[in-house]
Amino acid sequence: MLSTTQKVLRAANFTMAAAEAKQLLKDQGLEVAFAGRSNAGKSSAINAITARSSLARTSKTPGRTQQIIFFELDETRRLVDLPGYGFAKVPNRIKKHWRTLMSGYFTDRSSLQGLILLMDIRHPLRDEDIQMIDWCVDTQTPMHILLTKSDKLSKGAGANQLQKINKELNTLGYEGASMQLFSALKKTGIPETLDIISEWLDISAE
Ligand SMILES: Nc1nc2c(ncn2[C@@H]2O[C@H](COP(=O)(O)OP(=O)(O)O)[C@@H](O)[C@H]2O)c(=O)[nH]1
Ligand SMILES: [Mg+2]
Repeated sequence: MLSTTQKVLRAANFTMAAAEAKQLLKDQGLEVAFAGRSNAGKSSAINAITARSSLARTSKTPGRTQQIIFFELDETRRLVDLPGYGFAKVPNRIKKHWRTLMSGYFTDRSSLQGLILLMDIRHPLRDEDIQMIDWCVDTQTPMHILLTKSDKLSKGAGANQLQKINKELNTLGYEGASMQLFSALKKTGIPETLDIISEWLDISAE
């Protein structure tokens, strides 16, 4: 049996891609955004969460498209796939474009209910991840962290890493961040993520 949230998410449909802040979809209704370094497993996670195998393109070679992608769920709800960051050799103008696009998105986006920040459990809290967290703190946007590819670590090592990252976040001044282990490969952590999204998008259980 599919839950109401699963049904809503399964209906996700590509709506549009914005390369500039002025092209963003109208700021109305409710949306949840996904952000992460390139290769963190964002596309795989979006596919796993929506139970749609190829909604967000997954690839082994990191793409360089700097676009904000909107997936409509229904008339009032959306998922937003923010451009990946952290490429090793990206020209400065592309980095600048990313920063402008992202800060344009975060500024006055009242439909944004929360950000899901994805970080490879083995490589968390890089510079741009912290920048994302800062934007959330500045704009008072709720944030939930998925530590992805948790299948790469043993259960014990995964739990240790979760605790360590939590401590680091507290040291950095981001207390009470919600966080979980996630694996698109093993399909673990999906119900917990669905609960958060369901709350943010105000999807009530039937
Ligand atoms: N082991 C493992 N690999 C994963 C997982 N999720 C994604 N990957 C792999 O990591 C690479 C990048 O994934 P992708 O979803 O395209 O990342 P994106 O660049 O953040 O969208 C691909 O080779 C995926 O197969 C996971 O949960 N476990
Ligand atoms: Mg991707």
